[in-house]
Amino acid sequence: MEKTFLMVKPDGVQRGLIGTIMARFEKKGFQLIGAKLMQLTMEQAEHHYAEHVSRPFYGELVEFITSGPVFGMVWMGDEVVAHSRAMMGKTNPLEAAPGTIRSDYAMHKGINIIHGSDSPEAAEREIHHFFKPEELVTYKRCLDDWI
Ligand code: RTP
Ligand code: MG
Repeated sequence: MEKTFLMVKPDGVQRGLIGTIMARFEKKGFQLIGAKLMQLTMEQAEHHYAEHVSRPFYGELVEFITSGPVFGMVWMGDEVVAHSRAMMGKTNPLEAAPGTIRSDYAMHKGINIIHGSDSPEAAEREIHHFFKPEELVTYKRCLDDWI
């Protein structure tokens, strides 16, 4: 079963949106298998955003993601990577479709509430980076045959 790593960014945590965001993924039918509040170190942030190191916004990106606690989550379900990217909306909230998380709760490209893995391979990498195997709990839900 596919997994993804989602992270409520510091703006989402400060604005009290953790529960609202988790509820969207729960209601969709995805299964939560791990979650924790974290204060990222500079090393963790640099590792997470390594692909953007040469971009002009990299410094701000790392500064922002370490500016306060983030809430990391691992969700599981059919095509959860693509579904969660669709539910998040485009990077720039102005271009995100109405009803998506970034359209509904964010105004700025660099301060956009949530991170989500962009491929199953990135998800495996990011889950491994942020969670120990024993922090993930897989279990059978009585609803699984209906979803
Ligand atoms: P994310 O990695 O956070 O899920 O977002 P994404 O895939 O939609 O966007 P990505 O291209 O991976 O960019 C990572 C984060 O960098 C910030 N950003 N700022 N100022 C800018 O032009 C700019 N462009 C990107 C955003 O916070 C974006 O989520
Ligand atoms: Mg990305």
